[in-house]
Amino acid sequence: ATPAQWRSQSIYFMLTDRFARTDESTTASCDTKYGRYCGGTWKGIEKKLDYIQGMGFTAIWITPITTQMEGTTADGSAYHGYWQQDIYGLNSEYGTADDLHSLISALHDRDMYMMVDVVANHMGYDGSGDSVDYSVFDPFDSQKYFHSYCKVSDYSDQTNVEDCWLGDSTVSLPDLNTERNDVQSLWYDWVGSLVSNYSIDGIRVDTVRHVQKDFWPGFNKAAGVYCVGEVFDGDAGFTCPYQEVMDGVLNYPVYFPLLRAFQSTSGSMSDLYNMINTVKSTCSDSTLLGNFIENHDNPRFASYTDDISLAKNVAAFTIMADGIPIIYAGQEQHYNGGSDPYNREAVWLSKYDTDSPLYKLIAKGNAIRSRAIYQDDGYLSYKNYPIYQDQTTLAMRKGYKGTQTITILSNKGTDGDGYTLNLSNTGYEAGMKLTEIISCSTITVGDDGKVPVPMKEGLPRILYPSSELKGSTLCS
Ligand code: ABC
Ligand code: CA
Repeated sequence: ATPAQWRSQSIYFMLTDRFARTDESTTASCDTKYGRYCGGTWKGIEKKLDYIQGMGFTAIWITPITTQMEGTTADGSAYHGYWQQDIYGLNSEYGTADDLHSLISALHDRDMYMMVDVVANHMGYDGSGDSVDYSVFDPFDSQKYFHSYCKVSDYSDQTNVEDCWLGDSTVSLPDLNTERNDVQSLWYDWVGSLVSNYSIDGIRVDTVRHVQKDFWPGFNKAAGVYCVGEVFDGDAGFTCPYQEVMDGVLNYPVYFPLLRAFQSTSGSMSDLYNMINTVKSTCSDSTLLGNFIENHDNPRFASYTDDISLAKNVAAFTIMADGIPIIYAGQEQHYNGGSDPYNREAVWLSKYDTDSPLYKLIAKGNAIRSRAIYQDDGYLSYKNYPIYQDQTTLAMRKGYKGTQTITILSNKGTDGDGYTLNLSNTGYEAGMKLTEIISCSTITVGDDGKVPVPMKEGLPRILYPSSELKGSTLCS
């Protein structure tokens, strides 16, 4: 699928090993601290598509599918999929090629998309960087395909970041010499075949900042579908330029100030306010970025605060801001694991509770977003901008006049008081009837054009013209 087709999607991201098992067990143990396989499979995912679709997601992103380094090391095993050795084979722990085809057909039958994570920067080796037996790799079975060994040690030195190796001395990540023409053609052919063999709709690209920029346009073109790259850096001035070589990037620049604003009831709104504008003006297209507040590389949001209202606010932001929303499996269950590997809890242990507060909040968020898209497809490319901030509040607008959503976020937390926020600059006309989607209450825009927004318990608010909801089941 094209970037334009991806703009309207909403993505549920999971580690295949940790989402669902073929036997549909909800009790199989999974102790994150060991970093071992826990038994999640592609069949398991297929059986749980109702759970995913029930939250309004239209796409899933799964971790890499290629054949991995075997065995268990002091760093654990390759359960996450980022330690590949044979790029043409599949990880048999997750199932067979038929299982993968079957999952993708099941998604397509539901008009959902499949995004697969791919790694072109490195392979994975059980041993230190100076002890690698290159013959174990397929196809890169010789030292000549790799950069000579050195450790990534200085993120301010781009040559070091691109040419040196990630990993550690237990599991090294042999760094491919992506400047070589043969390495480039092998990757380009590989990604093209992967996409066509499995009918993959989109690609999440790992470690983009660790490969020289001029590698990526050819890779993205060969994939022929929307590619979103991981550039793990909070500086928009560093990260946005990667959107010149790839369709989109994960929105790390917004991730950091979003976390800071909501991880406590005293976070600053102004950094987030400013970063929304910075990304909008620095990235070539903010509507093609991947938005998130959680992933498998960072501590869960709830590891910073157990306040459910704060968690609702960050989820609402993720869905209502520019770009493609990405929710990390387990976020809807308010999982609270800390750094890797603790942030990779098995979702089955939640028993896939569809009554959890965040499951319901996310479902609502995805529903109002798709309603706004349905009413005006220009909604997606309209660039969201902040219209108001104070110490505890941020409000933002997305969408053309008459079909815009206004999202109001608060970091007052569950103990927050009840009050009315008189909001200007919404673009709504005096006298207009609005529906507040989270509480399903009705609001009338004042004669002065101000919107009296009922705030309470630190909950987020999403406004939409009531007339645009006719025929929808939202708040009816
Ligand atoms: C893990 C642990 C190790 C442990 C090992 C056993 O297991 O991290 O400590 O020893 C995979 C696995 C991981 C595994 C690694 C290494 O492989 O999932 O469990 O490590 O074996 C991607 C994937 C990630 C994956 C890999 C490798 C890459 O999402 O899941 O990891 O294929 C860097 C990379 C980034 C990578 C990330 C984990 O590490 O660039 O691609 N993610 C700075 C740097 C970033 C760097 C980050 C973390 O630190 O700039 O480039 O990411 O090391 C902000 C700044 C940022 C800064 C942050 C910390 O602060 O703006 O720039 O990020 O303010
Ligand atoms: Ca590299």
